[in-house]
Amino acid sequence: MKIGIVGLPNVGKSSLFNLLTNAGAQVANFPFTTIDRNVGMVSIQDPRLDHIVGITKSPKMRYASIEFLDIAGLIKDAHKGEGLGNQFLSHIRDVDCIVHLLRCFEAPDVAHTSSQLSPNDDYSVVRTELLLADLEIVERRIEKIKKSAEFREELQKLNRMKEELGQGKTPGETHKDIPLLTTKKEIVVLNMDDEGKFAGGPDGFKVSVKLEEETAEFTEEEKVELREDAGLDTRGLDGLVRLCMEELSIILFYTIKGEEARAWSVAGGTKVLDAAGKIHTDMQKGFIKAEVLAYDDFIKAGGFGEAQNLGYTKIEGKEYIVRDGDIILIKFRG
Ligand SMILES: Nc1nc2c(ncn2[C@@H]2O[C@H](COP(=O)(O)OP(=O)(O)O)[C@@H](O)[C@H]2O)c(=O)[nH]1
Ligand SMILES: [Mg+2]
Repeated sequence: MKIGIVGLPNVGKSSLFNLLTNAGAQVANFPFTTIDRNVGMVSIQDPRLDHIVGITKSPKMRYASIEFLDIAGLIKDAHKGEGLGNQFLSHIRDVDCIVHLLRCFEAPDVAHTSSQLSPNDDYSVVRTELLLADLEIVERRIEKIKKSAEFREELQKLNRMKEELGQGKTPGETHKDIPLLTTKKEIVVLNMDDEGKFAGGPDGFKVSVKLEEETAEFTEEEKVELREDAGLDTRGLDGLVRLCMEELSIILFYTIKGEEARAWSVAGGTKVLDAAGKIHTDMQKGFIKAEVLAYDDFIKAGGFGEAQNLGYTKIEGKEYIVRDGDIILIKFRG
């Protein structure tokens, strides 16, 4: 699962990416600092894993993570190749969810594409570029197949999509071979003023990249208070990561083995056989059964062995659908 941060130049995309990943991508007051994309893993803060380790005392622990992409700034006419446009658009095609970052902070020293702060207009500029890029790709496919009778059905569908895009609408249908940009999942994120000076703008998740940068060393309580004062979501970046997970229906399961307790992220609806494959291909190939324990029962029993003794664990076959919070022990032929 990949999440792409998208938006106009100088809205704080690379700064947000760095905060999330600690990757140190280049940040600067220029339109095209991010020539290519930056890719990084964001670790998912997880109180449940903290509690598990509190009980198991595992010397090693590892949070689950999701991949984020910092995609270079889109500008008007990007779909025509303006400012490295097409390249950026192809990176967006690759992601499962778009985080659309909007600038809602005044900063005279940081250039902005328009002289006034106008997140609603900025939103439209970017959406329009995505729409036009989709229109172009749909038209290209239509040109290619319009003369062959065998593609009649597809052609009808593409024409319907073309018409909706032409009217500035997100198509109501998807096409398996043409991943449209406008039909992708999208989370609108407002990069707000750190002192709460800006009001208005579209609905979205409110964060202040600057505030998060400046308070990196503060306690969580202090951060929550400052976020509250500035009218932001009190959860900060963790809240954003959780929102992305919800949007993508990502759930977490856990393994406790020898030295290490670990969280894993999978899509909701994943079978335990595939979850095993995520841990190790051998576990999937040689899968025999899974011993599954719900997180709450683990806490209640005070450990995996204790839970086994109390009969809380269940033996499941390969078709079992993993639930959020499951602690799983895979038995396999090695
Ligand atoms: N005042 C203020 N400046 C910011 C904020 N976020 C980013 N900046 C500044 O805006 C400039 C562009 O940031 P960057 O993250 O490179 O933006 P990008 O072009 O969207 O990747 C840098 O000088 C940042 O320090 C913010 O929340 N408040
Ligand atoms: Mg950047």
